[in-house]
Amino acid sequence: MLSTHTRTPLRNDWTLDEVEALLNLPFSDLLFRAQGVHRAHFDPNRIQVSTLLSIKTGACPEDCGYCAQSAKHEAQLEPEPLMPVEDVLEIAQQARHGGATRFCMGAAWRNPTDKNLEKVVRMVEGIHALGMETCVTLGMLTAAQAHRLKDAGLDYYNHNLDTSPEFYGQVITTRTYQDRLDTLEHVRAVGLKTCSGGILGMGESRRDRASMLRQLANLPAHPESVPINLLVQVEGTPLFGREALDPFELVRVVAVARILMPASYVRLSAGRSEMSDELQALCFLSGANSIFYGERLLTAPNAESDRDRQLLDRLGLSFEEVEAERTDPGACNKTTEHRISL
Ligand code: SAM
Ligand code: DTB
Ligand code: SF4
Repeated sequence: MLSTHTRTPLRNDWTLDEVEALLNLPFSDLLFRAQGVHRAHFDPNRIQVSTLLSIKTGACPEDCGYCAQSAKHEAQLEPEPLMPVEDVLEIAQQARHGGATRFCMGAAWRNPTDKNLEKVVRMVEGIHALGMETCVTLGMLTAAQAHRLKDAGLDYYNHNLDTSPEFYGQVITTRTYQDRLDTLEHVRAVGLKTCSGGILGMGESRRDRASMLRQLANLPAHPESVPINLLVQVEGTPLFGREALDPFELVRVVAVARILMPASYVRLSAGRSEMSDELQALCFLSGANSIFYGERLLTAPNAESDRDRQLLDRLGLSFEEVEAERTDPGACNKTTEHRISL
């Protein structure tokens, strides 16, 4: 049952100063506000859970400064070609037996070729047939490729803005911010649900963080899922050795994402294995309501599953199945979620 907290219409006309002012609020005031929004739209004691698999690893032509999978960096990573469809389906089936409800597949591509896309289509169809939701992150997509994935039954496409337009050039030079916005538009236009967020702790300023959040919130429709990644520092990548982010800054960003995109799932994504239980609890308190569950992200370790189960148990958070369809008056998006017990 949703609480007595009032829902306000979703907005996509935020100014940068407004978003920065939210980030600058006294910590208690910010969390209080985020919690009110969270409770108006979600059961605050439930967490959506996704499982990740890297279906094609490393040897990527892009130069994203944070990424272990770029061929342009010196990270120690064994590249692996696109996995056979049958192997992926077997892993998805195991995840299904373990209780996972959404299976996300990532590929280290600048963009998929049409030939590779057909293999991914077969994976999506097979996983869909297992009764799981599907999400893929394959790089840039054309409008036609987005259509193909939608027709195959794909639920979500993940494509992150990563950072602010102003800071972007210091992180990636091989594709533009506009390329990313174009892919998100192709995804939205065919009716796929969008998963888009960014990375913190890359050396960006608070204003950059505000600017990234504003970009996400001002998209024509809020992404249904907003991953907030904390940089996983990988030796051999240009961003290795960046000064660690103040953990309270992560909590602030989660809270502002919750306020700006009230009906979206805010996912506490990469970097949880380095976070204390207390920091994760603060993120859940400030509106995070989704995680990646499982021992591995794409190439980096994730928080251990036992530890996650214990933490959620200690906090009284559950992964139970819920089907909730939310529409707001004046809303710019609509979300349907399925979750079951793990
Ligand atoms: N190659 C595709 C692309 O970049 O669009 C899809 C896979 S890519 C690995 C997916 C996302 O993972 C990136 O956009 C980035 O936000 C996140 N990511 C990659 N490496 C990371 C790291 N070291 N720390 C935090 N997030 C990371
Ligand atoms: C997202 O925003 N975070 C996930 C998922 N989308 C694909 C990926 C995190 C990758 C972390 C580094 C690694 O595992 O290589
Ligand atoms: Fe390639 Fe994606 Fe890594 Fe960028 S983030 S280097 S596109 S795998």
